[in-house]
Amino acid sequence: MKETLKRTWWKEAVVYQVYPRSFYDSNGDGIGDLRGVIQKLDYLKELGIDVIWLNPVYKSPNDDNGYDISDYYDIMDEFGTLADWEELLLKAHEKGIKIIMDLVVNHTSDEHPWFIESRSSRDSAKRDYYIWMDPKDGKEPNNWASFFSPSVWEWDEATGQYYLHLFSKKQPDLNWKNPEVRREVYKMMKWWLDKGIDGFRMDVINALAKAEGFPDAPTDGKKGRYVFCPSLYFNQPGIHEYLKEMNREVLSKYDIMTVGETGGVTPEEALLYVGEDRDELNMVFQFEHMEIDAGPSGKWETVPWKLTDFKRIMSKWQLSLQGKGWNSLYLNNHDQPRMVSRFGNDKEFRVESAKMLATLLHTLQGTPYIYQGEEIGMTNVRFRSIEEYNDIEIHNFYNIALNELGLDEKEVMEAIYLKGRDNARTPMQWDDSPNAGFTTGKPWLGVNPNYKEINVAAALKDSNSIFYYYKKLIQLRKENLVIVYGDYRPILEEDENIYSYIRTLDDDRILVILNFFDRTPEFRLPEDIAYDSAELLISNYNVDPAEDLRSIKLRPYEARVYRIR
Ligand code: ISL
Ligand code: CA
Repeated sequence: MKETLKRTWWKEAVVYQVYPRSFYDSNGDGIGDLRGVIQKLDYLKELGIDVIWLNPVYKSPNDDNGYDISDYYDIMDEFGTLADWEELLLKAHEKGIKIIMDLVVNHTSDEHPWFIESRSSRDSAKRDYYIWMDPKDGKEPNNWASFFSPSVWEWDEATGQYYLHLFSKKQPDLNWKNPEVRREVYKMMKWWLDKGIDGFRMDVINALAKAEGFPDAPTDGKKGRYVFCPSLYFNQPGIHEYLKEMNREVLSKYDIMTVGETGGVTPEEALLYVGEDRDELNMVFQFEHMEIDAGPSGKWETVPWKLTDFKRIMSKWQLSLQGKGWNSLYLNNHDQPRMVSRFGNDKEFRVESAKMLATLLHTLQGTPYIYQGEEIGMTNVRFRSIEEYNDIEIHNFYNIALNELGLDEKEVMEAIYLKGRDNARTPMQWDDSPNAGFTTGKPWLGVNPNYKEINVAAALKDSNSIFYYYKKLIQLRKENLVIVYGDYRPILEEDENIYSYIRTLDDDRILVILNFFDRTPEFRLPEDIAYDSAELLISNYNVDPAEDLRSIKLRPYEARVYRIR
């Protein structure tokens, strides 16, 4: 194997993301909880995953479902107790499953004692824990738009200043320039690591440093008073000093994995976070492929995407990081629509297309992240009215779109059906009993009505299910180092229907063929790729073993992986 590629457990692992609120409710209050996760560990073991990423479980008033933390050292009431959490970690470890926690340190809740003290007066000892500014010309210090409200600035009447919040006004941003803040964060991280956790997923970690001087964002003729400008929020000078310090003080002392959520990074910027010689993070979640269907006005405007563009983005990331850093591989999470609805076909080819996309995720170079329910092909949801939605981002968009951007109700709801975060947050569909077996009570968010057909119990009974296909893919990665570490080389790059590539490790070679649509294109293996024999490793259709690889008529969403010699 190439010397540049150090073998590590987290490169060979498959991660499964649990959004605890929607995973399994053990006590009938309608909210998923930690005991619910404990009860489903055997299910995850059966699937074969190695690591669970737990979305935030800390104490929180739940303005943003746990991403607004009021106590980093305790568990949210709805999810259980610290003792439940300890039991979850112990039982998971007994089964050989690691757990990584969400680290949310760009902001806290406004109900965190630090913020309560910070806002109590201008000379509070903790005033500088957060970002406070005087008004400019009687208004906000600048025109930055927040993710979840019009402005990033919230006026505090009592002390006569604004505080900054990139997300909701109940999520004030911490001031990372303050060394005391950093020390507190590192102390907290060590506290969890010393309990034995296996790493962190780091929320909006590239936003810790903000643009110096908080300059106005360019308006570029955009509508609305405030401008959303990721290039001023993310990847700003100072960020790498913080992460290097965090690595030195905390991360380097443990055998753990880290994955930073980094919106708006290019591969070149990503390498500054994950380069193997950088001593910062192991992986980042990049968003370029998630933005492929975003229109000029942002994610809520969905435009058609082309496979050639998708391939170009994926290949760029594969080739740029190869031998230098490590990719994370995902097509959905708790903030994104369901992958089968977005990139596949959630109607007549739901099963085939879910398997095809899974094949992509598990055969690229990088660590795959499965989002709960993906392994049974769960789909987007369409609730009839805005009241049925819970997500703060959806409600904020709804209000701005109707009141400021002048969209009509129907247009707004269609945008929410395509991109709303609640698509991914409907309860896990365990069986065909009421509420999909998620809860005996009333679920906090409606269950997708398709649960009678799409559920875990049905998947486990069907040897041809998406679930068993995932299980096999995970197994294949474990048995074939070439799938984990092999070099990536795209072929047929200009093909509008087929995504195909070759992975090579020493003299081992894997050929991946993916038909991305319901059309039936012909796959032609380029002449310069010589081979004597081909062994089919996995496919989502029955395949004639004698079929000639030089020319294959592909069926809708067909996926095949061959070892060629
Ligand atoms: O860039 C995005 C979509 O294309 C955003 O979803 C971006 O990833 C995001 O808003 C940051 O998300 C994270 O931090 C938020 C929280 O609401 C999300 O759930 C979390 O994943 C604030 O903590
Ligand atoms: Ca519960």
